[in-house]
Amino acid sequence: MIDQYNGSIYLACPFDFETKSSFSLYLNVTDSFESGLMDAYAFTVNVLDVNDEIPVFSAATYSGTIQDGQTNPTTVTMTSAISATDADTYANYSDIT
Ligand SMILES: [Ca+2]
Ligand SMILES: [Ca+2]
Repeated sequence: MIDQYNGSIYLACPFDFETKSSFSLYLNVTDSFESGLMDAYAFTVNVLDVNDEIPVFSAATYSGTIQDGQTNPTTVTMTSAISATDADTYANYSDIT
């Protein structure tokens, strides 16, 4: 909703970058003298991504092996690489450590 007096835009619901990263607004303006004079304008608003998505492991389980009798430090040999992804697209938001 747009306030007709000050132009403030009010949201009906929060925007979510991962659901929809941009949207279009169509504005019509008319003069206040009932002359029928008007103009229309369309513009695009881009939603900026924020770090709001949690990282998720790529597999449900991981397993590894270790030699019997090992002492610290030791190495666990994984049967597959452990990886995780993050739905945030901005590079700094999707770094997994
Ligand atoms: Ca994130
Ligand atoms: Ca995000």
